[in-house]
Amino acid sequence: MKIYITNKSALVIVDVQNDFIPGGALPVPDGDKVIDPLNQYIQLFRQQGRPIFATRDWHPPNHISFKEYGGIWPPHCIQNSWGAEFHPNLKLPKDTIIISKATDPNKEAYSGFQGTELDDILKSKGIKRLFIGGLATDYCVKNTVLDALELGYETILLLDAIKGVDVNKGDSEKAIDEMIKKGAIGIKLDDIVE
Ligand code: VGL
Ligand code: ZN
Repeated sequence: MKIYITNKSALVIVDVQNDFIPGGALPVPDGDKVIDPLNQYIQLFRQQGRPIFATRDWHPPNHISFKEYGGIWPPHCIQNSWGAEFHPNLKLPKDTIIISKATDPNKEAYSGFQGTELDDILKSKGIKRLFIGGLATDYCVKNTVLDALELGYETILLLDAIKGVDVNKGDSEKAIDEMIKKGAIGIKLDDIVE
C-alpha cells in the first residue's frame, strides 16, 4: 500500500501521555513502543510542512471514568499533573496543535473529536486526510478513527504506531478489524511515498 502525505493531510497523535506509558497510572502494555515510530512520522510531516495535532486526555480529578466516580479506570491524566504530560521522548514540534479532551467531569470522551474543536480546526485548514496513531488502540485511537471516518476524512491508521490496553484479550485486534472494515486504511512507515 503506497500512500502520499498530500497537501491536505495532517498527523493526529492520540494521547501519548506519561500515564499511558509503563510507569504511569494506566499503563498500556508496550505503550512506549509507539514513540520512536511516531517521531519518524513527525519528521515526515514536518519536512512536508503539514500540521501536527496531539490529543491529550485531560481529566478533572472527579472524572466519571475513574472507579471512584463510577467508571472502570484508575485515576489518570489529571489536568496539569505529571501523568497528563506528553511523554518527554515524543518530539512534538513547537507549533503542534494540542487538543484537550474528556474535560467534562460527567462525560466520558474517548474520541479526540468529542467535545473539542478538532473538526473545526481541520476544516479551517482544508484537511481531508488524517494519519492517526498513538494510544490506546482499543479506546481513544479507535474512537478517534471511527469519528474521523464518520466525518468524512480519508483516515489512515498507523499500524506501527499504536498499542492497546486489551482489558479483554484480543480487544486491540478487534478494534483494528473494525476500523479497517469501516474504511480506515492501515499503513506502516514504509508505505509512505516521499
Ligand atoms: C484512554 C482509557 C481511559 C485512551 C483514555 O487514551 O485510550 N483509555 N482514558
Ligand atoms: Zn481517560
